[in-house]
Amino acid sequence: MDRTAGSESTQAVHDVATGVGVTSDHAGEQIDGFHLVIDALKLNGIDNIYGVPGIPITDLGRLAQAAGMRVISFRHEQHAGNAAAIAGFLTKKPGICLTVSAPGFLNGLTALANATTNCFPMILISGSSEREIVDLQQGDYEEMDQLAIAKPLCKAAFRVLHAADIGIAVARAIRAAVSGRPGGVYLDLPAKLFSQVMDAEAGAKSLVKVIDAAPAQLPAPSAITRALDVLKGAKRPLIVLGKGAAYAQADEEVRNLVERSGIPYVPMSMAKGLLPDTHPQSAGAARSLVLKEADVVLLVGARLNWLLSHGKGKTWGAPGSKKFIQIDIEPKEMDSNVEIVAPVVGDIGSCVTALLDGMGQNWQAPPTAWTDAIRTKKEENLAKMASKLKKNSAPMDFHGALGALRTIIKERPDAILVNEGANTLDLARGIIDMYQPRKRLDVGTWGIMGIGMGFAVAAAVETGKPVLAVEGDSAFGFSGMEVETICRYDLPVCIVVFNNNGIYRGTDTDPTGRDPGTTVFVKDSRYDKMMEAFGGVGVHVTTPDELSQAVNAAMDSGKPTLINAVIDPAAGTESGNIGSLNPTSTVVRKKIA
Ligand code: ADP
Ligand code: TZD
Ligand code: MG
Repeated sequence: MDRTAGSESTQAVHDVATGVGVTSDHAGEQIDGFHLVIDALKLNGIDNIYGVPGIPITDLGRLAQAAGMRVISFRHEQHAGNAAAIAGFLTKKPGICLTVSAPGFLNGLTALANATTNCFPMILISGSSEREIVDLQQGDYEEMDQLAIAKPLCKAAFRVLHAADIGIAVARAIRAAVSGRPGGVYLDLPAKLFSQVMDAEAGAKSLVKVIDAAPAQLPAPSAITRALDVLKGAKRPLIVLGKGAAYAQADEEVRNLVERSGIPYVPMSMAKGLLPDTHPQSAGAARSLVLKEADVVLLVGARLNWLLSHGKGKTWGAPGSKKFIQIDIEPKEMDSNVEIVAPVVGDIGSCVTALLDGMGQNWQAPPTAWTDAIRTKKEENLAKMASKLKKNSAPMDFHGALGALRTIIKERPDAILVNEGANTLDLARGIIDMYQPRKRLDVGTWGIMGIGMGFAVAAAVETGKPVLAVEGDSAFGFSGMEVETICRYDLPVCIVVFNNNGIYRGTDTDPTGRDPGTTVFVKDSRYDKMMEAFGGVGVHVTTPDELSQAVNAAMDSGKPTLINAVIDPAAGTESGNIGSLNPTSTVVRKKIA
């Protein structure tokens, strides 16, 4: 293991840094905790930090910037955390979120938990207060036992007490985040650690460059044979691609599997674009039909959670009508909801390659009765949608507005689409075709609001590509203050706020007549003015044509832009597409006098 690589650049870093920790009254050079953390991250190819400064990590951010890292300071830790999480998804390297103690840590924790839930690799690094005082509960500045609180919400949690352990701790954190099923890791760095000094040479030697952080996990040959036997017997086979397949970056292999097998596929939302949504084998526009009718379903990096109706119930047709094959790196995922007749445990690249090898030259494409039925249904559904998308009315409905954005992504397939909201999310997912892998970033497994601006910032920083964030007005509000961050770093982000005056609809009223209804906002708000406040471009639009024009201008200029798109407040439905999960009261009570 090369434990000294990078020590030359380490030296240079110390020379340009502010001098903290480099004490001249010692014969040998010294290094402190601040610099060891930075060197450990850099040694492992981590270039970006997303965070909010303050005690005790202010200097860490400063020194990291001086050392050439990109340090993106946010207005709230949750958004920095979301940025780190999606950086992890996009790059397969753990995204780093840096926060202060207790409240900053807690603000970042939602993002850490969300990253773990979504299998995105990230490391939340939080400063913490004095252990001696915290453990005796004597009321230190921002006192909290952060390690204990983080533990149940992430894959692994570590605390470092000695500067000499920083290297090994960072290595463990990286490995824990990206190996096996990826997820969130917490690294607790008490304030005292940062100013601890040690001999610089010993410090450099204590750093660990992680070798093969996410080792390939090969499937057992018998698992491949079993899976292929089940697949060969299928009359109505289906492939479901999940965001694990997008994360795996085995794009060629996945495409080959789909095309060589001839099996129709449906992408989960963040797997859209792994193959272009316009691909002839895409059954996305006939999703209900294929889930119900398929007899064998091959899951590739997709869990049978609520998003797939747990693999049972009326979505999936008659009980017992399905056989599931599942490719996943996490063995415990198998049989989580229904029986998996052919579990294939391993990394997607290795598993798909093994399946392709096993398929041989004489693979039979699925029966045409199946593929024809799907094509017919697709054409029918797409034709129904096409007419709705052309509506050029004011105020716009969702379809009219999304029709315009659909064309924009078609013409600019390398743009990254960030999407959150209810109607704004569900309809955009169905309407906007994606053409390239990892270009659609959304609310994921939890359906969480608030990922918007954090994801947009990281998408721009990590890829340098233009970002189009399509946001419900409620969804946008969760992270809206980060428009300042977007302006400050001058990022090529175009935000479109679908402004329907509220959550789902803008038409609710308070039955007592006292207050606004619980789901509505200030009518006719001008979110575009928020962007102008920070020097960005704000545009107010009421028709799909105006919307197209404004988005194209934003994308051409690369300037931070917010477009306030007026949507008919009555156009949406409660909870978007998942109204069935929303309990509503049927009990009528007497009015309070
Ligand atoms: P979706 O929401 O798109 O259906 P999920 O988040 O439910 O996707 O599922 C993603 C799955 O992918 C997880 O079960 C995770 O363990 C798995 N996964 C992530 N990375 C890999 C990989 N490199 N190889 C195999 N499986 C992976
Ligand atoms: N809080 C968090 C963190 N996540 C959530 N998902 C919710 C609350 C509940 N919620 C939804 O599930 S969607 C949504 C909320 C508040 C906002 C929907 O309104 P919108 O979208 O304006 O973003 P549409 O287009 O008006 O439906
Ligand atoms: Mg709304």
